[in-house]
Amino acid sequence: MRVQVVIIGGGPSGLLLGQLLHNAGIDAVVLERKTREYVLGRIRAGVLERGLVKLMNDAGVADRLKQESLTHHGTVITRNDDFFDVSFSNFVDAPVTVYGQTELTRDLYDARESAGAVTLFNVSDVVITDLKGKAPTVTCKQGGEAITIHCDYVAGCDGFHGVSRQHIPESVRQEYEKVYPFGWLGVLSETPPVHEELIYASSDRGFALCSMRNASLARYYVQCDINDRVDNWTDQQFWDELKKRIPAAFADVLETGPSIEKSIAPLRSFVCEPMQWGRLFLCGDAAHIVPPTGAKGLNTAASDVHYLFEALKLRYKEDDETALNQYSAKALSRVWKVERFSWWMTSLLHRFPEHSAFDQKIQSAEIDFLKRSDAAQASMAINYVGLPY
Ligand code: RFL
Ligand code: PHB
Repeated sequence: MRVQVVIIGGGPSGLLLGQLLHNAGIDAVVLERKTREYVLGRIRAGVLERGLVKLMNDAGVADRLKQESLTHHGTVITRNDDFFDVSFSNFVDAPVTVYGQTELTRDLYDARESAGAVTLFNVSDVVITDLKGKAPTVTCKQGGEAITIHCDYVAGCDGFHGVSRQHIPESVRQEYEKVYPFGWLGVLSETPPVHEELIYASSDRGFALCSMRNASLARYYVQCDINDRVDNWTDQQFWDELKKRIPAAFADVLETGPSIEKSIAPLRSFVCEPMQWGRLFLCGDAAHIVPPTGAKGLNTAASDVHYLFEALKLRYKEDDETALNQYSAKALSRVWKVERFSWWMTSLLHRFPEHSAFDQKIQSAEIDFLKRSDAAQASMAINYVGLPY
């Protein structure tokens, strides 16, 4: 098989890149290790920046997103029983969009199928060769059959545990990592969200988040121990803990119900530099991870896709490789700002086991400063709705 671009990974970044390339007449194949059902079973992001919404529009896959998403103009921050609103519209001319990553991924798979674009599922043993030459080769296996694909470029969109990043030689690759000493226990329930906006809650018992997917589907998280397990939490224990971490004004009206999904995610900050090696370009979680507190993972995958798509377009339409050669520097410049913001929101709102009484006082003071300072709220709003591309 020969294509212009091989995309490794059929998660949101690989699929979005694939759709944009397809529409631009650039031929690409997507290789996915799992099945479509498996990918769609993962409950992940819920908040989209305007940049990602625009990309979905540009890709011609935003019909359902436009109909079913919610628009949020602010968010609630709480500290024990105290709470306040950070209104984005006071500071930036943009809201955020609430629409599940699962739905966005489904829309992209549906569009890919209708367009007749090729996705190979259940592939294993992906190996890339000749990345420094003009014609890389990707080999893999599917159902015992060996497949060889010749291409011009490879997009590594295979997430944090993928194989693409390992193809950048260790002597070149620099990895920066911070692992947090806690995780998030998440529950999805078919109940109305407790509030019309998201609630980011800091409490003496730890962080909690009240989010949603739509008017009858709520998504909640509580900070848990890094070694905790889902079986340690009955639904009742989860609801009891959540209610203790949010102000009584919200806890009193929280509607609970059976969980339809429950999982624990570890929290990590990670960046790989560079994001390009020869003809390999990393996108999304394959190159960087943020803790979910700023709602930035999927959105930063989308900004990478934007830079890479524009660069590939320039290469194929004008035979100009300048933007491809600048891809890593351009993407990383935005990535590090997002890393900073996600680290800041995580540090602001979580309970850290190693924190002294002094550290906790400083944290409370910072939340109080955010409550009272327009400058601090402006900084949060600008970052939360998304830095420009
Ligand atoms: P993905 O989604 O991990 O997809 C990678 C795909 O590659 C496949 N793969 C391979 N395929 C072929 N060969 C191999 N060797 C392969 N190895 C792996 C995998 O099966 C998979 O299908 O990466 P991508 O596309 O870069 O997308 C990144 C986002 O999924 C991620 O950043 C977000 O989910 C992060 N995130 C959030 N991001 C936001 O922007 N807003 C949010 O509100 C938000 N909330 C969250 C989140 C992540 C969370 N968890 C579970 C970590 C909330 C949570 C709890
Ligand atoms: C979610 O709805 O899953 C969600 C929302 C905001 C975040 C993280 C996750 O910061």
